[in-house]
Amino acid sequence: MDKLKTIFSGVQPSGNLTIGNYIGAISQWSELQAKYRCIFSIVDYHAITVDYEPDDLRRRILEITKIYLASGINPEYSIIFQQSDVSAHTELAWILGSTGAYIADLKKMTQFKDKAGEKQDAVSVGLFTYPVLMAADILLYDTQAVPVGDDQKQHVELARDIAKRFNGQYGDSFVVPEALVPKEGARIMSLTDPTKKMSKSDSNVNSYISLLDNIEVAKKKIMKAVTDSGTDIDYDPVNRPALANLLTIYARLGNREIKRLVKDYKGFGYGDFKKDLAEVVAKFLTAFQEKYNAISDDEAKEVLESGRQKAEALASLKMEKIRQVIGVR
Ligand code: AQP
Repeated sequence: MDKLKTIFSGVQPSGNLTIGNYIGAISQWSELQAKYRCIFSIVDYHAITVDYEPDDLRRRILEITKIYLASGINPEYSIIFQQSDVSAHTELAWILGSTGAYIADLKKMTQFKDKAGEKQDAVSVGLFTYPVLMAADILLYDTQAVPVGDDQKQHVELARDIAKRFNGQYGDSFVVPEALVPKEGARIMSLTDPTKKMSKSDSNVNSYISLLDNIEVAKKKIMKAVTDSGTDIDYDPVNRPALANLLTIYARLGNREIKRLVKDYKGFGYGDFKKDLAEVVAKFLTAFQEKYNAISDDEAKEVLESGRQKAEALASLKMEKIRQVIGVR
C-alpha cells in the first residue's frame, strides 16, 4: 500500500507570477517533493472566472509550467499538469457543489468579497463557486496537505468542511486535507500599499515584482516601494508594515534571517537598505530567469502531457468510486 503523503497545490494563470506567489507557495514545493508524492497543477479554469484574454491565458499556462520547472520542481518526482486537461476536476466540483458545499459557506469567503467588491451580484457565478472547484482539485487526489500562502487558508478550510460533510453523508470517501502555510512570507504585501496583498492581477504594475520582470525595472520598483515613517531599520509589522514586508522579501530571497538583517543594518537608513534589497532581488531574478529561459515551450508541453496522463489515471479511479457512492453507478 502506498503510504506516501500526498501534496497538492496550484497557481491560476491570471497574471504574471509574482515574488509573492513564489515566496508564499512555490518555493515550498520543491522541498516537499523529496519526501512526498506531489501534484502541482496550473489551475486554468479558475482563471476564467474574471475578465481575461484567451491569448494571454494560453501563453501563461506554458509560462507557469516553465516557472514550476525553473523553481526546481522535477517532473520525474512530481506530477505537473493543466487542470482543464483532467475533466474530473469540473465533474467533482459539480458533485461537491450539490452535496457538501453550502451557499452560506461561499458567502463567507474573503477572496470573493474582495474580488467582487461592490458588484457582488454582477460578477460571474464561477467567481462565487471557485472555492468548490478548488475543493475538487484537492480532494480528487486524496491530498493530505496543501502548501499555500495565507490568503488561500480559508479555501482549504472549506475543502476540509466539504470533505467532512460528504464523508458524513456517503461514508468515508475523501481524505480531510490540511493547509501548509510558511512561517515567514505567507502574505507578501503590495509594494505600493502595505495593507494590501501583493497580487499578480493588480492593475498597478509597481505594486508587485513579477518573476519575469526586467531586472532594472524590478530594481526601480524596490527603490520606489512605499516606506513607513521612521528612519532606522527595525522589524515591526504592526507599526511599520511596509518595512516589515521589505525585510521579509530580503530574508526570503536573500536567504537571511530577519533578526540578523536588523542587526546588520543598525545605523543605516532606508536608502542603503533599499539599494541592497534591490541587488538581492536582482540577483535572485537573474538566476531564476536564466533557468527559465533554458526551458523551451516544447519541453513544457511534454511535461504537461506526461502529467496529464498520470493525473488522469489517479482522477478516473477516484471518480469511479465517487460515482458509485453517490448512486449514479
Ligand atoms: N502576496 C502573497 N504572499 C504569499 N503568498 C501568496 N500567494 C498569492 N499571493 C501571495 C499564494 O500563491 C499561490 C497561488 O495563488 P493563486 O494563483 O491561486 O491565486 P491568489 O491566491 O489569488 O494569488 P494572486 O497572486 O493574488 O492572484 P490573483 O491576483 O489572480 O487573485 C497560493 O498558494 C497563494 O496563497
